[in-house]
Amino acid sequence: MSKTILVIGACGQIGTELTLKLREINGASNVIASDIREGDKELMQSGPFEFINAIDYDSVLGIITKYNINEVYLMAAMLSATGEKFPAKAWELNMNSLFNVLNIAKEGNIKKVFWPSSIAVFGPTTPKENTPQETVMEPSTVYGISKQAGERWCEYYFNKFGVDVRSIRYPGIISWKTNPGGGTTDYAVEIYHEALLKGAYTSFLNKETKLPMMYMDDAIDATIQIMNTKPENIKIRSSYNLAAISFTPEEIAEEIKKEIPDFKISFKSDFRQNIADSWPKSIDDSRAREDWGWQHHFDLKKMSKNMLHSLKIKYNLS
Ligand code: AKB
Repeated sequence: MSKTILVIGACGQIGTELTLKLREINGASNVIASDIREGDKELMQSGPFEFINAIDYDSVLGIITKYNINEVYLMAAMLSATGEKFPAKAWELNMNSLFNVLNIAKEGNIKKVFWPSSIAVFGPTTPKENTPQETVMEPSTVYGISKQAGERWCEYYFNKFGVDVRSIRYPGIISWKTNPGGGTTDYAVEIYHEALLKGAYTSFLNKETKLPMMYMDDAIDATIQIMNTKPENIKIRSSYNLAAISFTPEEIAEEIKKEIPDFKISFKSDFRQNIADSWPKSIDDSRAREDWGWQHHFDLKKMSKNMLHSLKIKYNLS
């Protein structure tokens, strides 16, 4: 059976690049992008697009039926920092969009679901270094609470109804194509743009805040890899720990200085510092490596070179 894929939240940071990659692999007409708003030109022009409000069951079911969709990637979510400003909205979007897709899958209309979780499921009482797959999880943000509840629901729908749902706990994702919005790890993207455009950046996290991060190329590979793994090899049906690199704002600034020697960083932490302080510094992702062969390819050095090179082209800077 050929794959017909729906990406919900296709215009966001991960959704954009995921959709483009899925179109490259499966053929553009087999990958339907959808969002509540339009995305960038490349995404909009590369294949079919539909407006979907992810919390509206009929709107989601309508598009799934129209295109005979058999795989859904549910990428719509409100992230940690914005979630703290709009807690009720974050809960409504993050939970109801998941229930809509899980319930449609339960009815047999779709065969496979990808739903992203996050390192935000961990909290202040979680061991900070090499955080294990199974450990204390007491998230302190609305976003983290919604992701932890979502993980439990994914596992429940798999055990109870046989829904083939797969998930990974994304760390902070760094990319140049589409900006992130409303996350605590967003500084690690902003810093590259400002280094090139202004030669200086004020970080909203303090200099020693170490967090788990990953380059977009690795995140897309992991997402497609877990979806292409045989169901019997997916042994965790809540969500897999996933890791690549961990660094602090000071360390990323040092790496940028190797390419832009006059780059200046300063620090002025805000409410996002508390969120970052509640999250792990590094993640043990050995289960993903054992169960479905996950490997990352970008370290801080390679990622920085790639980011600066791609952004220079984007901004027409030689
Ligand atoms: C955020 O900072 O909220 C996200 C995440 C780690 O899930 N990037």
